[in-house]
Amino acid sequence: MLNEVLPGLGQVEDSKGAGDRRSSIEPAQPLHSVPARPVAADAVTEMREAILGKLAFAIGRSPANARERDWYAATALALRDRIVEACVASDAAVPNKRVYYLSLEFLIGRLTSDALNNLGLFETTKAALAQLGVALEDVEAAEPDAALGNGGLGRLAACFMESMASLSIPAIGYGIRYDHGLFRQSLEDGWQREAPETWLAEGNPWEFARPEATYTIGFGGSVTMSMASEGVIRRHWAPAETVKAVAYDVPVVGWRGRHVNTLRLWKAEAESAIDLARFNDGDHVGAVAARARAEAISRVLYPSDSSPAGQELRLRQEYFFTSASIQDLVRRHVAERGDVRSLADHAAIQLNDTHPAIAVPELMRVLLEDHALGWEDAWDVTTRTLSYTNHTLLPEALETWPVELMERLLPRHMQIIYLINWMHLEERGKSGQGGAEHLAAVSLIDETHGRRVRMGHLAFHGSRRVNGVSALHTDLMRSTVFKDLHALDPDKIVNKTNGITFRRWLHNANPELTALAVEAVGPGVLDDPSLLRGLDAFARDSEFVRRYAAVRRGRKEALAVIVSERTGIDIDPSALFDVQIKRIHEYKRQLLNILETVALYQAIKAEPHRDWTPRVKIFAGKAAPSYVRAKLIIKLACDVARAVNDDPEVAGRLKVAFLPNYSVSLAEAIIPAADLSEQISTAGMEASGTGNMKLALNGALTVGTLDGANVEIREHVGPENIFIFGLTAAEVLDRMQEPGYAQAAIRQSPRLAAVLDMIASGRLSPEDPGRYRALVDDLRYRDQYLLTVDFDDYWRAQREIDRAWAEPKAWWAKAVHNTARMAWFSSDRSMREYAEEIWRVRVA
Ligand code: 26V
Repeated sequence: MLNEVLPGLGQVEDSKGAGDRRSSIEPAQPLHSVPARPVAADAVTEMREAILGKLAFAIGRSPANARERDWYAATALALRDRIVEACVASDAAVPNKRVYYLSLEFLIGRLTSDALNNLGLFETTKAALAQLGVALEDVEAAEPDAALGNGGLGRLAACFMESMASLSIPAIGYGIRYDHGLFRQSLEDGWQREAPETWLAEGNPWEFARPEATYTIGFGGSVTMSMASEGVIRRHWAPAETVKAVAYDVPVVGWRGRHVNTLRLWKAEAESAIDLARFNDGDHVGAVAARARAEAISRVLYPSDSSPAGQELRLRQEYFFTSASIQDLVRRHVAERGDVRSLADHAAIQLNDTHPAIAVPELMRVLLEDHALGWEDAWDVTTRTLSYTNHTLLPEALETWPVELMERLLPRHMQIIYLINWMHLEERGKSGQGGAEHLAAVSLIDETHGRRVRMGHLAFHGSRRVNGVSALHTDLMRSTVFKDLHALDPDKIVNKTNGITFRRWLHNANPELTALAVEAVGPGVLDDPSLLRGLDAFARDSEFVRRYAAVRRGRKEALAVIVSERTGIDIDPSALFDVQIKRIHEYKRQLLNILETVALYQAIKAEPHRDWTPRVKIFAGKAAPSYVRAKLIIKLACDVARAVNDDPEVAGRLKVAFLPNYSVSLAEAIIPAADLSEQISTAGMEASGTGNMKLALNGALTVGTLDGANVEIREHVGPENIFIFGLTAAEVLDRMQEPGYAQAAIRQSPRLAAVLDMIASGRLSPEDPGRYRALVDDLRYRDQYLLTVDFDDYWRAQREIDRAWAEPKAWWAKAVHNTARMAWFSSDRSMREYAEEIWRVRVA
């Protein structure tokens, strides 16, 4: 009965069913068994034959010598055919309005499980492969992650694409088809090492090459003028260099296969494979150099999300994908509607951060040059079509480009930016706001550090709506970085709190918990997450809670196997799993967590016979390769892990593990196994966070600051079901003005002083005693991220958590309340809000 209502989830309650999907570990106490629904035999046969056909005719292998990778490709190709059938239906009519989501990053992860579940073909495919002697979970595991993103911003784009397809919002995502996604991380003696990632090495069965959709992208050169008609001067750009952008389409299938959208990724190709003239002159290397330069544009994802590398290649990437996307969407619009002037009525372009902000002058250029619009009309179309999402206010992450570089690489765009800015500043003058200080603040050009184009200001000024990604972040946009621009147009900034797709982060990642929810509140919960709220009534139902805890236990055992395989560290599934998984960045304060770990270690050593709550601290995350301090923090986590894990005196109480090579797929294994979610950024610095949502939805309790979406999570789950500590964003701003705040905090906290002494002393790094001296000195004398100030309150919150863990009934009630009350954080809700208030597209 249960299985009838769970398309794609199948034998979720059978301990050999869904638990089997990610690992062969059975839950400690098998949940009661439900007979599997027999899948329709002819559907299985059809799928089996489709897979065999692909294996033979597309891959060229026989079942006898097929590798897992081959089965994966054959299965993906068979599924792709099904999606194409749905695609044809989605494409049948021209939609009234399309959304174009421009993002330099899409952190997708694996696509097969998404497609299987959204098409309702999980059981059918599993049975088809079983008949061939192949396990579906091995096939799924053979798929490389599409890691075309760094972290939160890229993953958000992937969640939004899935939600738009599920809501049948006609949308095209535009990005770059990087040959190499985010680097692979390994730990060599605790130090991060990077290796290239090669997801395309054996091809990508999910993509369709579209060589017919190719555009020419220019760079450099000069701008010429001509007289278009009496008194009308037209400028025309003559680039010195051109590169081809070739489209590759990845289908994005929505829930129940009702709608399919496209993710269009651009690959850079040279205009010609070889420069024949040079080749014939005997310059064989020079003859292929232009090709190498052109193709470098889509070669690799920039692995930093903390500070702009300021590299020309990055600007070339940004313009390359933005120009190709704008040309493509304008061409489509004109083909469908005949007149470019109606673009804003039928297209909404969303800029994911400032990376595609060059869209402002690019759309202007296309309208002025290719469609001969006048300036006023072009500006009107542009500013009614574009909107911009800001994802960070950290000054070091705000993009600016030197005017000199822009003039050299994009001379026509720089002219257009100058003209936009001139008109913008004139307007201020006319309305009596022409003070020098005000003009300097709102200008698109920053003159304080050499002359640089402020991409955030450009995107803001060229957009109809500008949004932040949580309520707090949006307020801070209004009061800090965009204060002056906001005053000019108070309705422009709106809030759109982030969300996550429950299909991936609950249904697919945690089918066991999903099955339990379906059983408790009905199958409608798969379509309408607000029904999760019904779980509140089960928070003190001892049978339900027993099963909820058993689901968690099963996933903790599975994670323990992964931790052991990948780190050699054995962890006890009955301990509290305390998880911090995210990019390594000082503002995210992994170091605060490490300081608390050392303090706990010292406390256990001082009183070994006390009744300590057994804890496992699990870290995972990548540091930008050039971010030296972040890499040192990883090393410290590993040094602390070594000291703690080797110490027999704390055995059974505390373990520390740093899991290498964090990825979307690894997140899917960790999140359902987490008891405690660490969201401890300095208040005001994390724009939203989305891992916080994934963990809370899966029933981990949060220990966090009042930062980003944590504020809204507290409102939804209730203050009694979350552990909040630390300064507020306003208090952080105040405290930063007080000189010597770190020294004062350390003076007041003997516990913190002892921790810092231990780390500085070299006891954790005997082979290099000075390793952490500078790190500790920084905390003592600068502490930009206020770790010292928040330390004692964090310690207090953690001890409160210890006590809460010791009361299982109350703990699990809190966990259930978290799952029950997180529905609002579905990215379906986010996308509905964007659709209604920003894009003005109808949602079916
Ligand atoms: C910034 C930069 C700076 C220049 C160098 C290259 C680069 C690449 C990416 C980024 C984006 C950083 C901003 C970012 O990822 N923000 C995160 O966005 C999430 C989704 O809105 C949000 O949940 C996180 O709080 C926020 O840090």
